[in-house]
Amino acid sequence: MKSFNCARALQAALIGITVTGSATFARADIKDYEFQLVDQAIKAGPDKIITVRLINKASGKPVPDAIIFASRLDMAPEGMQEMATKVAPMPSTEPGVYKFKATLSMAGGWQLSLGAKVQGETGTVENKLVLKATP
Ligand SMILES: [Cu+2]
Repeated sequence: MKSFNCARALQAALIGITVTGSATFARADIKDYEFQLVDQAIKAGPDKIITVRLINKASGKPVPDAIIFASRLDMAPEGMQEMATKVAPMPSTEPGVYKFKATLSMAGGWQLSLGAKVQGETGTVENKLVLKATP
């Protein structure tokens, strides 16, 4: 009987650890995730590749398999928000890195707006990144 109680106590302790573990995981906030430009400046022209990285700021780790559901690239930084260009997602070459193809028809500041879902997290990552198209 004594050993049975002992086993129960151990089981309870293990459950306790599991609950604590998942509570820590749930604490990872969608605000901890951030897109960052890999290249701040890209030469203006057709079919340019824009590379961004999605990281978890809390852990510093790259975040693979995010679902990017919205993207827009326009010249809002130059007061030309109506000057938008098509953004095409491209295959990724490394985990946590996302690539897009776009035509940067004019030199100056371009704003890339991204909306994404991260696996296992509620809410959405929404970032606006400003890159410079050089002449
Ligand atoms: Cu423009």
